Amino acid sequence: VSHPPDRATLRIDRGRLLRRLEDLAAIGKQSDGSCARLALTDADRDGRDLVTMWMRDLGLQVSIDTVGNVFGRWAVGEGLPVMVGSHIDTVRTGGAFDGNYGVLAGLEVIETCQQAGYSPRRPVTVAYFTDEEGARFAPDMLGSLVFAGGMSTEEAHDTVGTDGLRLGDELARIGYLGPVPCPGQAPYAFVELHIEQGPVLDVEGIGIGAVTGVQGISWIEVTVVGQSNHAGTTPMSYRRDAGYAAARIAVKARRIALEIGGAQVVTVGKIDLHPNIVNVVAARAVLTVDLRNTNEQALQRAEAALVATLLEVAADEDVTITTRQLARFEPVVFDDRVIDLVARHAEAQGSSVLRMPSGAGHDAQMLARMCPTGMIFVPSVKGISHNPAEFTEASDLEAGANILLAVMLDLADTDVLEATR
Ligand code: HGY
Ligand code: MN
Ligand code: MN
Repeated sequence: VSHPPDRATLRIDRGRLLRRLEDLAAIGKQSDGSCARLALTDADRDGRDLVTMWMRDLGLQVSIDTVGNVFGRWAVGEGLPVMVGSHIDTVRTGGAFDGNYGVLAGLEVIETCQQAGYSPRRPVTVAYFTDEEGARFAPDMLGSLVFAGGMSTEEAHDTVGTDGLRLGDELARIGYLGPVPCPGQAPYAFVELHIEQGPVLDVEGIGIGAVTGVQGISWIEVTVVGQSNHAGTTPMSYRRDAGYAAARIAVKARRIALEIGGAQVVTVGKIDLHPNIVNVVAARAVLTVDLRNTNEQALQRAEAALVATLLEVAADEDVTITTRQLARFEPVVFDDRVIDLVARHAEAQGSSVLRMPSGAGHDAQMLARMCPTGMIFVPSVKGISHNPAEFTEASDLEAGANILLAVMLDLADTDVLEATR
């Protein structure tokens, strides 16, 4: 009789993890080196097909829900599953690791257990959630939001993307409109392994982030309507220039971030002008403002300052300004017991650890509404992300996956959550 190994001795296979990361990163590769698998595009479908095949290769029971979230369940043990996972959709200028790393490390920890003949007491599910990025269909974390009951399937299906297509139609078109209803069944616990995407761990020379929570997020689409006019004949005092109004809003947005200070960040990432022609005063500008803060009250102050700016610019430039809220999530704190597990295993495996909030949104932000949830960060070199230069050292990728393994098995095999549930 083979005695199952002591779970403390289990370690992932670094080469296998790196190969899967490479194979997935090759899907949606662009000429500029970016990885572009925007949610529900053909490239996303191809990435989904590959990861779902790997789930089946591991003998996992694959299920797909009504917004295309995909779950691979290793049906061992009994009771509610410990869930690991993240997302595999990307922004247009995606790197190889954002989201992908947490999903593929989830496959890796399951395969490691299977290869070692180790069978956890609880089932283990690895998930990838639809449209985490929100780059095509807002809000971000849309799939996990619906899974957690924060948005209905119908509302999600009726969401129209930046290209004018309807989410439900695109989901059916790529073959991932599944039967499993949302909200989904809450797992026993959820752990998401992810690159930090910021510079903190890299600059401080720390190996692992024990993530304490996720900051609040507010995405606002601003539409400015002025009047197109001739760039040569129109005196400056006659102009109702939507392009100039958009530029003033962007400049003031930066000043709001600096005035609020602290953790406040504000980004104008998208400005579309119409007609966008060299000799025409812009008739219309559509821009997005992404405001985030770990503190909800400060975030509300930043939003109020933006509204005041819009009123001021509308009056000064004699343009009309309307807004649409694309996303709004309050700050989330993770479960102390899971945060402690991450810190403890990181130290036990010889990594330096920093408890830190996440600047980026993550699916864990939504799962935290349903079950004890935590995240593990590994360093991003120079803090670069949403950029093909996104990079994490192989040794850090390996360390993070080994900590995910240890945390997952503690959650599956001990009563660490029962003790103080
Ligand atoms: O926007 C974000 O924070 C994430 O990348 N969706
Ligand atoms: Mn991500
Ligand atoms: Mn991202």
